[in-house]
Amino acid sequence: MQHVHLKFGSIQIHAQRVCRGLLLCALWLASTAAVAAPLRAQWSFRLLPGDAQLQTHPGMDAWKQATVPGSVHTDLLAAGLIGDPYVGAAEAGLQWIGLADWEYRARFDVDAASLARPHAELRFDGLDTFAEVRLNGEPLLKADNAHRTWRARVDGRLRAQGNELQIVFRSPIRTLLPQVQAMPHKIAGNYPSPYGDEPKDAMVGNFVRKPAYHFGWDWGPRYVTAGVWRQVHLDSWDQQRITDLAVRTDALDADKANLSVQLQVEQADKAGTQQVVIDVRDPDGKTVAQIKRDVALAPGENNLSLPLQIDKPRRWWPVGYGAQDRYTVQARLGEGKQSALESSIRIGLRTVQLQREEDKDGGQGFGFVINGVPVFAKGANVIPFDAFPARVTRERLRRDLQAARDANMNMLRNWGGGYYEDDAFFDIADELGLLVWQDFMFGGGMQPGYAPAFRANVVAEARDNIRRLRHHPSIVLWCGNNEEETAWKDWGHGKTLKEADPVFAAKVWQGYVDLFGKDLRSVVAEEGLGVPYWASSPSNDLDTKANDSRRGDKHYWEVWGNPALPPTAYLKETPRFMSEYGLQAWPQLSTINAFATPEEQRVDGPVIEAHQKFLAGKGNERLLHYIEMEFGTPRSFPDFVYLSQMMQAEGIELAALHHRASRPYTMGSLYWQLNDVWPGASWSSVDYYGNWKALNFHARRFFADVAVAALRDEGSTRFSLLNDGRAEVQGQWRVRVLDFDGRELQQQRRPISLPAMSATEVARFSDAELLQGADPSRSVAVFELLRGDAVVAQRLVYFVAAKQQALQPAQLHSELRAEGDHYLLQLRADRLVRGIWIGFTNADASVEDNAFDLLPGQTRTLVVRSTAPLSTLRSALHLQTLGDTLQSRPVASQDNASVERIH
Ligand code: BMA
Repeated sequence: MQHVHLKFGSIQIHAQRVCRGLLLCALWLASTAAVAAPLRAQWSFRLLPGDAQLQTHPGMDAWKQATVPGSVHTDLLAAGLIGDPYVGAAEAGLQWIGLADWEYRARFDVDAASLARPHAELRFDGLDTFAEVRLNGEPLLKADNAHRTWRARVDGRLRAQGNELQIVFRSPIRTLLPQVQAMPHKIAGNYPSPYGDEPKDAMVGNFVRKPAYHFGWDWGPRYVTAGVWRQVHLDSWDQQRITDLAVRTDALDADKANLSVQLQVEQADKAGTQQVVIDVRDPDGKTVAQIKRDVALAPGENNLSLPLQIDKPRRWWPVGYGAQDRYTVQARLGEGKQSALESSIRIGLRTVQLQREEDKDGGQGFGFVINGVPVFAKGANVIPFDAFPARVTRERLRRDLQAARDANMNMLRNWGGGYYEDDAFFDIADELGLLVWQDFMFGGGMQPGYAPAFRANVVAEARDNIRRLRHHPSIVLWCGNNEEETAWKDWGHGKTLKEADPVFAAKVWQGYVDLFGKDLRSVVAEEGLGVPYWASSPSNDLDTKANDSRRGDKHYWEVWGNPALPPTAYLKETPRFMSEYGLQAWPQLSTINAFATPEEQRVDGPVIEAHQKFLAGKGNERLLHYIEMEFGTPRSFPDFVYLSQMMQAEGIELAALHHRASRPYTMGSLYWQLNDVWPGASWSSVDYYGNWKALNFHARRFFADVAVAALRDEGSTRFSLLNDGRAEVQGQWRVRVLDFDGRELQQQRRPISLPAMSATEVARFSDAELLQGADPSRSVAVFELLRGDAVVAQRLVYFVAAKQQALQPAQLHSELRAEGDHYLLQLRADRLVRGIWIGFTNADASVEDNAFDLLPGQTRTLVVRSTAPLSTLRSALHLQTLGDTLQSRPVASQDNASVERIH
């Protein structure tokens, strides 16, 4: 393909442009930046006495111990009242929980110092969802949005001992069903419950501000949770408290940073003067700037803007472009002795532009420019890390984000059907240099945007979360929603409603435009410190067409989704920024063992189907369609799992390399999806337990800064060399054609220089040119970039589907030996060996690379880390290859479970 070189810079949204005026910023509400003490309390829970569910679940109204933050499902599990919601096919039997009202109770004391202060506030960081809160028997607040921070002043309402907080959570289904059922025409929702707890034609999920995936998604279970899902804080103060701290970058380059520290202080009854101290410490902890000033404070909210300059700033860069330096900014009032008088944030200095240059022929680009440098975004979409968010630890977040960075990703998209991630997520992303595309929490379908109260609720939620998160340099985009615009315009959501009721349809669409075109755009402009806003993914920011290959970002699901085209169709789709595309695979058998017994492990078994959410359990048919296209029918369940991973890895690799080879026309490739919400089948590359699927190993190669794209379709291979690095690369390209026994049929080699941050098309070869009459089923073309004689990057191209190749079993030889504090696994291939998978059955071991091919005669030595002794590891080692899988084993009976387990 010819690269279209576009002039950068015609339309740009500048980081510094927005939120200039203090007046706008003066509208800010209290934020979460100030430190407050978590409430120390004894929590209990019960089914609300009198609830209808008591009839079928007697005794559930007895008080049991609860954990906060938490959820009713995890509390019931811990109390031994329900089985593990992830094991077997548990969902149907647990839907009653979402139909019940639950009561939580906290008993707590207050220390004398806090009690002595005239002002106090209880802050709830997450109430899920319809909550009625009482303190010491008196009403305190009512909440209706799980994504918001809820605050209540408790001045004079606390006592030293025996305070009691009582929270009743109403079933969201029962609360909303009457109003949804009364609608003459429904708006589109996702996904109907298969369990009968909610009518399929009256879904409530889109009417409530609660994580959409709790109602079930095509990769996760339906658990309609309730509970105190984030921390509760009690704060107290005398005359003043800090209610917000933010730092706006007004100008930034290598020489200087002009910043303004924006401090919001709430002053109680009387006006007064107070000393404000701002300290800025550099990444090494050295103070590089300080402001000390006496300020006059009027009763109520005071918004201060304090300019400061840093010379030779150490800028924050995405991984691969520079360091991830962060500064600490601390604000104190007076001595800062109480938590309310001190606040501190870690910031990164960077600019963000969303570059949307117009082409001559009507196209319009979409690319991120960080600190003036265009960044090709490589990464994946992130879904919630658990059905019960409170049990996601920082360690789990780190594990999966580290897996992303280790796979050479530089961007993650936080998809809109979940929740706004914990601060820890962004802190780790900042540290690792991962850019974050942040959706607002709208997963799909439509919502009552026509209702002003609903929109106001969303605006408050947006403000809370932007304020909580805006100091994180990793966040480079706020996006209105996931797939709502394209669903309305392209999938028939709009058409169906227009046909049924044109007046209501117009009202629904206007509500959409008001919410995503105006309200959220304004909040991001006011609060977002210059981070750009984008109305929907995919879209061209409310342009006529929503999922346009030539304009804006693109979701491409014609591969995997309907019409289920072969993966080579990826090569015919060249978007400006691919924000979703994906293929499923099952996680490794040890993960499946966590929820299914060996007897239950059948492709069409009920427990396996319960953990395959695509097509309501029938997704394995789609998976088999893709496996069969390339590999034939798997002969056992373990082979099905293994082949699903090979298929997924190779398919996504093809797409990702095509996107990269299309730089700069295309400026991003985010596959669907990085992680899992539970152990099950999905599009993820890392499973629920953090195990890498074959795809994550492939991603590390296909997202590497320097990579080879050799993409074969319809008898022709396009050979490109990719260099995302900031320096030119000099080397040689080499193309060899070998037969499977290692005989070299031809070789070409030429010097080449690859400009920084570029894709270079080297050549195109027809099969005839490469094969020159050789047998396509026994030949492989090897495309490489060399530096001297070292292979820097390589990609193998095959000429027929794997099932037609002359692959042979037992061509791989291995030797495992101890070496210092680790082990070495040496692999040697006699003939060509495809799809090597190294597994260790029932042994905890990690191997430095996996899911690769070896050329005839090639040897690779890999580091293995394990605490197991050598003899255990040797017997645990299990190697699988395509040759073994496709050629050697006898065709098994239909009963997959009876086939001997491989891993
Ligand atoms: C996309 C996403 C998700 C979904 C995924 C897989 O459309 O936005 O809603 O889970 O595809 O089908």
